[in-house]
Amino acid sequence: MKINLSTSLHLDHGRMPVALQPAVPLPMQSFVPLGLLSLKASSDATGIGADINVFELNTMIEQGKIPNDDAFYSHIVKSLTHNDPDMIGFMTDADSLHHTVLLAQAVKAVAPDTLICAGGPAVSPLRGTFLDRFDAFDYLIRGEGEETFSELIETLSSDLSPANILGLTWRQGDNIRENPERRPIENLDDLPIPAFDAYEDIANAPLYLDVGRGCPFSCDFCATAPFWNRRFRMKSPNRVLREIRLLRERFGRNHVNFSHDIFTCDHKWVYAFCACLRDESLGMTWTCSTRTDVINDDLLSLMADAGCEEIYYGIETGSPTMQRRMGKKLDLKRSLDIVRMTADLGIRPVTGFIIGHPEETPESFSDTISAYFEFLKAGKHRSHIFTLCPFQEAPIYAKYKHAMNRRAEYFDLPLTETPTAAAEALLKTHPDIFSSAYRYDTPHVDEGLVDASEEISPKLAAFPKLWGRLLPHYSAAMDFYRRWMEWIATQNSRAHHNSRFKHQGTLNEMLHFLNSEVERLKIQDSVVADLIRYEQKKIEAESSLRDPIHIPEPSVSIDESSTVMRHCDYMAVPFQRKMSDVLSDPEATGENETTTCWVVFAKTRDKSLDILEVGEKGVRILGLVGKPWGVRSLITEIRSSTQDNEDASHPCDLNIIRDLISNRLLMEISGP
Ligand code: B12
Ligand code: SF4
Repeated sequence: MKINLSTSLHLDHGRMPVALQPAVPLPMQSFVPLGLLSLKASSDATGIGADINVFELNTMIEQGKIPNDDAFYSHIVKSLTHNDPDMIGFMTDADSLHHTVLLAQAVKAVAPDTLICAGGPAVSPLRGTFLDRFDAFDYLIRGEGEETFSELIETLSSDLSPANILGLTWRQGDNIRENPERRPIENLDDLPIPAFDAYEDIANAPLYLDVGRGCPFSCDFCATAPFWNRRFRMKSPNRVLREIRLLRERFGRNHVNFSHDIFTCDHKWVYAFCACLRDESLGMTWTCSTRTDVINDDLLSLMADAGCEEIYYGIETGSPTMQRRMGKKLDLKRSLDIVRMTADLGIRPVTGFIIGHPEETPESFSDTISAYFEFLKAGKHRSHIFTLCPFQEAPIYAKYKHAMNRRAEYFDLPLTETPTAAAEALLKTHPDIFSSAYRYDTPHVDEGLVDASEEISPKLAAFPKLWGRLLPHYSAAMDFYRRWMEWIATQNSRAHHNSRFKHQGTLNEMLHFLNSEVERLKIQDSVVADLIRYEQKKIEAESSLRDPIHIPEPSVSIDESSTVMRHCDYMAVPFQRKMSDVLSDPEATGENETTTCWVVFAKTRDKSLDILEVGEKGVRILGLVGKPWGVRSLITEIRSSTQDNEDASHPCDLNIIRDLISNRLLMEISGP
């Protein structure tokens, strides 16, 4: 039996412009499809001999194999059916389920005999309703997939009836059959190691490792805990180590994200695992997710020693009342301490907040906005705001499913007109299936405020140094947030009044808004104004500077007989304060500084931007050396143009040139 397994489509929201036109190339988020690789390994281990191939659609799109035109779905279908498979299995995620349905329908249109199976978090709770609504699908696997999928293949290979396969929903003639539940796998070590080599880009894509599954808590908005039946399980430390060794030795990976919603639930396990990791000295760095109330300082230092680089903490709300209502029940003060401690140990804390709970009040909303900035400051790294997405499996869904009355301002794939129309029609016709495209009503909070939270994090997280200095000018962080919401809504109603995206703006629009706020607050001479200008220039430099054609090795052996030349594009911007101080110390005002400080933006080695501070002479040198200059005459020229009476061979001037060379802004084109 030939089976092709396909990932869901994942948009890279960080790279998505607010353009409403089709984007070429599509900004996709590739990833190592762990679930599918585990399904393949399990099925291979049964010895049935099915030929299973894994397709990571996002990578294929990124590599330009799938053009973004009106035949978008057909292009994908062509790839998925090129080897005449007997079955295609689709992994599903809530925000791309409509695309998966369109793909399945397109497969059936060209290859009606191909069986289609779906699994994963988006379809699992929909059960028979999904098969009933979309007859392109023949099988739906609920929850954990390995055993059910292997049994389905065994059954299909032997022409038996699937009636006895636990966890399967299937089509029998005109009827839809719902087989009894399957119990979660008791010991995850029994699972074979995922078939990593079935995904050819394994060496490059973001990599998650299945260290365990299931969370015993019951937050009312959460779909992942019920998906795994709230059964907390870990693979043994030795088993995880085996997988890490394999990834390191065979695929050269030295960084991995541990996929578990609550990595530190079992402290004994974490102690044992970190001890093993340290003893093995594998040099592997890793990230994980957990709750702030199941971790402590001891565990954190142990994890830091064992290579932990980043921890995601779901904080969800800054309101103690909402903490209870959402069932998260975190102590916010302790959470802030944990985040601080994490950062102090050199682990990057990432915190997440949720906005748009139907029971949200103006006070809880305001508390969450304040907490967002407070945690961002304490963690010194990244913080996200998510708009509450109605997932069918989450406990809250049953209570509020009748109160999902507006479309989310969430970005979908920027496809061309025909596929967009087909996808939109599906979302409109089946709001109960594609619930995550909608948002819950918030009777006590202006919906515009909720909608403005959609996709806002990249715009706030882009300026981490700014908020601690700007927000004290407002009565509360909420005041700032409301002003932004009103400003961007007015802009959008003028510029694109027909758009569904009434509260979405670009990074540049956020900067425009910030400048208008600086004027309104009359703080044009403040450090805030300079920080905004600095960020604006950075964005400008990012998009306008060309990459270097030639990347030289910096040479520091130059003397006055050498010849040098600038080798890259640059942009020099004057500031009246020392920006490096302002950026490194949140309290610094840089106001004692009297001389002009020049910030130079340049692309010196690859696509990333280099930023460095230089003095007046450094900027003059950069301006001159667009063509080759002898160092001696360069020093003389600089000395005369800056009225500098020092000896022309003064080492300071030579050192400035050497500094520019070691920072790769200049290169030596002939030796002494
Ligand atoms: C790692 C991860 C990611 C990674 C990798 C994606 C991936 N799915 O592997 C990245 C960062 C890319 C990602 C992105 C997103 N994710 Co995510 N992610 C996870 C996470 C933490 C682990 C997934 C995992 O590897 N699990 C381990 C493997 C073994 O399990 P699995 O993939 O679920 O596969 C098993 C079963 O689902 C089933 N199965 C899966 N596919 C198939 C296919 C077939 C044919 C069959 C038979 C069975 C089957 O069998 C597998 C083996 O048991 C889960 C939460 C969780 N703990 O599961 C959330 C989760 C899957 N993500 C979720 C969401 C919402 C997203 C985003 C949409 C978030 C967002 N709004 O940006 C994005 C989508 C990308 C985008 N920007 O468009 C939700 C999905 C909810 C839902 N109802 O759909 C989850 C459940 C978390 C949550 N919020 O509740 N995610
Ligand atoms: S949000 Fe986190 S802690 Fe709460 S139930 Fe879900 S996985 Fe568990």
